[in-house]
Amino acid sequence: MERYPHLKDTDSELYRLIKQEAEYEAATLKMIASESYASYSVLEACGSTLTNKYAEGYPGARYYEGNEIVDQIENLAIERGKQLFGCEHINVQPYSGSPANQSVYRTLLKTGDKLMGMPVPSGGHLTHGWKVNFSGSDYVQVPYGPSPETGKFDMNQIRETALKERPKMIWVGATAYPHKIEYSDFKAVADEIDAYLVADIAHINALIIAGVHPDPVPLCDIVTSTSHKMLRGPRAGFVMSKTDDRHKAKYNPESKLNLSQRVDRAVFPGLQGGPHLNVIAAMAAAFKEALTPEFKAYGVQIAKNAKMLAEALLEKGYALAGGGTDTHLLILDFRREEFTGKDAAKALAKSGIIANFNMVPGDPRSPFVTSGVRLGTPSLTAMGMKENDMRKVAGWIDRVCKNIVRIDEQASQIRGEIAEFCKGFKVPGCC
Ligand code: DSN
Repeated sequence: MERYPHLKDTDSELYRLIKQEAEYEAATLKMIASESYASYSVLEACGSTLTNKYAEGYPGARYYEGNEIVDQIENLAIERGKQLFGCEHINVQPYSGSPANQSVYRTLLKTGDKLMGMPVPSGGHLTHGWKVNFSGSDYVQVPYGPSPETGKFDMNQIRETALKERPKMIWVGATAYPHKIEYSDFKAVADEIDAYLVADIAHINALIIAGVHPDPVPLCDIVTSTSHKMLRGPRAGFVMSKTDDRHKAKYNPESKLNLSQRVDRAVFPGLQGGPHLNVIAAMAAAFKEALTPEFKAYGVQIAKNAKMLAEALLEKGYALAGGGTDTHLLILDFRREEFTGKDAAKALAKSGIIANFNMVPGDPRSPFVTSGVRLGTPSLTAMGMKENDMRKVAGWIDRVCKNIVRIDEQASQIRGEIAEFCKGFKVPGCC
């Protein structure tokens, strides 16, 4: 069946590029840790006529008439999101993860306030207070990160920093941390200094849903996430919050709004205009899928696959940041090699393994080349790959990394083998 018959007719140039990208993804190993595959249903909702709709406001309180039906759609997303994560309140309007995080700053902090977060080179996100982002220029980041020696969080060190700097908010979340995050440890630190505790679970939400990663929702004041990545929904964000502001007396004595009402105000009208109803509909579809036992099994398998991939690479003599993984990602540590993380990522991509170069804890190289490569298993798991397939993937990674200087002689052979191997799996939403 032709997926894009109208586009094919009206815009052959764009049609060709979209097809090419789908074919490229179907014939390579997509190992970007923040990617996976949305289903046909999610894509259909996202590409629906709801894209035409304006509905500024929230269900039951819009600034436009004619929103009775879309109110039901946004409420579906809200109810399913609450059921999925067991949260008190969820705002499904943020356009993506960064605007979701921006709304947290607008809810909890004033310009110039201190927050504790991980710098990007330590594995944090741009919006966790990194200097080139609004969150670093308008607010003051107190940095923390995994120990350069162990690659894991040192809670004594983190507590010491928190007691000394007394930030108003602590971000707990990462884009490149391969270990489980113990939110209860961070909660104890936040409680000691009366700080808000905020988790960003964009990278690990499916692991939490599957029960293979600790759940921050009961412990944190606010939890943000994207709905794409391993959750396999549309590119968007959402914010879950407690109703009660436990630091109201200290920080917001005058406010007539509770915490979740303040989050809603921060998203709209504070930061955004009309919500993207087509995207919210797709989020509702993704939440429904994520409530199924099949999705939980996918979350469990993501972690099993990452563990097996790590084991196979360790057996072959590779060093991994933090010594391994118990999440969806691992970071090859090439500090002792002459080639950089960037050299390795480029060689892997030439050979059909798509990943990204990444800093490792204690990295002596610049963030523009790094000593690491981040590898994730969500997309391969969504295609149906299991532990034995990870052993094969480790074999190809090994062949590439052993032949970096001669990769042009090897790449097309490896790429061909991978394309053949991928034919044995189904790429959700692609083919
Ligand atoms: N840029 C994403 C990642 O790749 O981790 C996070 O937003």
